[in-house]
Amino acid sequence: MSAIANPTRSTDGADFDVIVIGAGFAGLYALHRLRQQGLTVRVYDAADGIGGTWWWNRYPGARVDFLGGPFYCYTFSEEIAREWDWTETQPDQPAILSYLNFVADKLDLRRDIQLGTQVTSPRFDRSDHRWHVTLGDATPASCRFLICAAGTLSAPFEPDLPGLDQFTGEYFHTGRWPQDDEVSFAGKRVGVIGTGSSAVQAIPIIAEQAQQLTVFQRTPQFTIPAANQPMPAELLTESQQNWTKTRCEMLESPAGAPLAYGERSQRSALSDTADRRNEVYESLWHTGGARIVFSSYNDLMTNVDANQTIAEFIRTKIRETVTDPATAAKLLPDHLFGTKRVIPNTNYYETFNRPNVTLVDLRADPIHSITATGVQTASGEHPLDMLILATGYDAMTGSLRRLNPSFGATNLQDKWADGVRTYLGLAVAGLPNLFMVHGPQSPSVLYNMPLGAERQTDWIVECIAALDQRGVVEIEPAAAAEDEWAARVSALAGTTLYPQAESWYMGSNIPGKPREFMVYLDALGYYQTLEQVAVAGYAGFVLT
Ligand code: NA7
Repeated sequence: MSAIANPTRSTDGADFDVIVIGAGFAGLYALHRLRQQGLTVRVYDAADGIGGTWWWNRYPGARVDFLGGPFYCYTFSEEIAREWDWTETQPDQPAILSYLNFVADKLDLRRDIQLGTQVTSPRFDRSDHRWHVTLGDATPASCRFLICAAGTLSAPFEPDLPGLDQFTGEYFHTGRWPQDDEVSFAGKRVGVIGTGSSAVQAIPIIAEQAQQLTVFQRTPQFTIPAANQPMPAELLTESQQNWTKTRCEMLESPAGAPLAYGERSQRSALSDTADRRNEVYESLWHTGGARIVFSSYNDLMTNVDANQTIAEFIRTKIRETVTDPATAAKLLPDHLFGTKRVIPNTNYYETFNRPNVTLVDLRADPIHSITATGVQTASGEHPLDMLILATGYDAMTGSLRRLNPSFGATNLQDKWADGVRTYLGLAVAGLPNLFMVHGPQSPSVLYNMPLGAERQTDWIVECIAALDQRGVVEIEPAAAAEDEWAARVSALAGTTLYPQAESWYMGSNIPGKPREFMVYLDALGYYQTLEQVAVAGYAGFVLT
């Protein structure tokens, strides 16, 4: 019954300078850069197409959250920027996948990408200083450097719901949506478990088509208007014609996309009267995306009292939008705003006014089991023709843990059993010549991810070039450097409210996963640090 399966194929193994795992934004760029460097490279991806997360996430309504085109894209090539016209401010999955295919063709990347190929059992061998991996059906391959670019939200999480394998209707996970067949909701009783970003995007669209939609909510979420719109021609033209300037602004922005966030506020929410605050929030509410977070006040994520002001503003919006007071009450979030990922929505709250939509509050009415014909909660059975799990991912570390690279007595699953240890979110002590793009403890999901992938990859490629120039055959972080980095990640998080939530940023959505904040919060400082580490001859690393 599990929808979460990856293909395993016959493959052609070989020996390369670099193997890259993952053909999403990061893996494609890594291939391009490494090839430019004259290195032999092979990219492997379990999917049957390129695109990474944008290949898998085809659920209805899937689109980029917050950082819209023309900023959610590669920045390294002015030619690509000029040739690709984004049509919406928050491009949807088909548009982003088309863009990545356009880039792959433009850069002639496909000849070095092998799809439908799961990489397993990477193990480093000191005798030849190489990583040896198994491909698909047991074909071997090896490389000097292994780059893991398998994504932060690519290991879907399917909760252990009793009876899930008994359900006889259609069953999907949003992160493994069918590739070929169009899923039809017409005339069906559909159930969605989960109310995170994926569900909030999918629910309004499913509700328009289904006979009946039942939403099973464990935690009500803060969502704000996406305000997606056709790409303003002047914004697109301005960014394309002045790409160097646009790129500089992106590099200088704390989030990697200046215009999408507007001006950053320098004021405390507590410095205004309640009336003035509401005017500020109201004026930014419909501008869309994260502007209300960054352009309103500067302490929403650091001060509980400031945070409560925007939390209450949004709760008022929910009460105003949802006509049935009992349903509205169930939708009111009670955690601190922004500590779980803030979700842009299009008609999410309005959807609960539809006569064919029912909200089940799992806190009051928990799931007992999944039956052959529906979901059994404490109050009774909810009959369903289709069950959709929008239950998220083993985020940040899931794909890496499942890959479980090893060297001698060290393997990643054991090493991270009590908590993540990395240096710069890029490398791991005990696992030489392994690099991660968007690894845990790097800015990853709280930065413009395509731009972050470029910047981290540039650093890795330049590092490999420097090592080759100096005849260095192995690089790995010193354990002390990892400890110091973990302390920095944690200290930064400690200045914010993020650690107070149960969120996938904290690993707390996965039973048994160590609870810790896994994002490096100061992206600008992070990239300065990378530069300093390189200039200092890769300080914090042991070179052999
Ligand atoms: P998320 O944001 O992790 O959301 C998962 C949802 O599933 C969330 O509402 C969870 O409730 C819910 N969930 C998880 N397990 C259960 C169980 N056992 N029972 C009921 N409900 C459950 O994943 P998404 O795919 O929506 O978004 C991931 C990111 O992808 C997103 O931020 C974008 O960046 C792209 P909880 O809140 O844990 O109580």
